[in-house]
Amino acid sequence: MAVQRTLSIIKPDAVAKNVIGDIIRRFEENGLSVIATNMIHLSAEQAGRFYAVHAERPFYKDLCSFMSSGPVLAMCLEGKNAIALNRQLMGATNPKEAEEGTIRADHADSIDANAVHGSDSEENAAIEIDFFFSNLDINSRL
Ligand code: IDP
Ligand code: MG
Repeated sequence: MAVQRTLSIIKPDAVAKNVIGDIIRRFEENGLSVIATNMIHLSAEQAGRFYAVHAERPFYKDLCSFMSSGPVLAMCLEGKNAIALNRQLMGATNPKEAEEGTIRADHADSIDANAVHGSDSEENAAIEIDFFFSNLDINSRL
């Protein structure tokens, strides 16, 4: 399986719950390496640009306001099959539907405040990593 990079974001709710360490532990125990980090408090405008693909969705405004409600931890993760593996560790978007033992089952309170973001394709991973990081910030661990 190919080595990939993906963007993970620990969202404001999980940062506020002080579970950054627990979430990163799950990534590391499953073979993913953190190769860049950026803790940032996004403006609503920046959150809007990041989630531009959802601009037409009814929840877009709430999503941008939630994502700019406090600091987030953006990370670039690297490892075999990183994109799908991260999505698997995250669990379903709606924590009520998230499999037991996933990050969202354990830490998310609702579909809005659902603890983590993860890129959903190679194309989006490249765009999303580029949103938060310059090449100089990324330290491959291969
Ligand atoms: P994902 O984060 O699992 O990839 P997406 O469908 O890409 O899910 O949606 C992006 C984010 O928008 C979700 O993580 C969630 O916070 C929010 N969201 C998605 N669907 C809904 C909804 O039906 N109501 C409220 N918020 C939603
Ligand atoms: Mg998504």
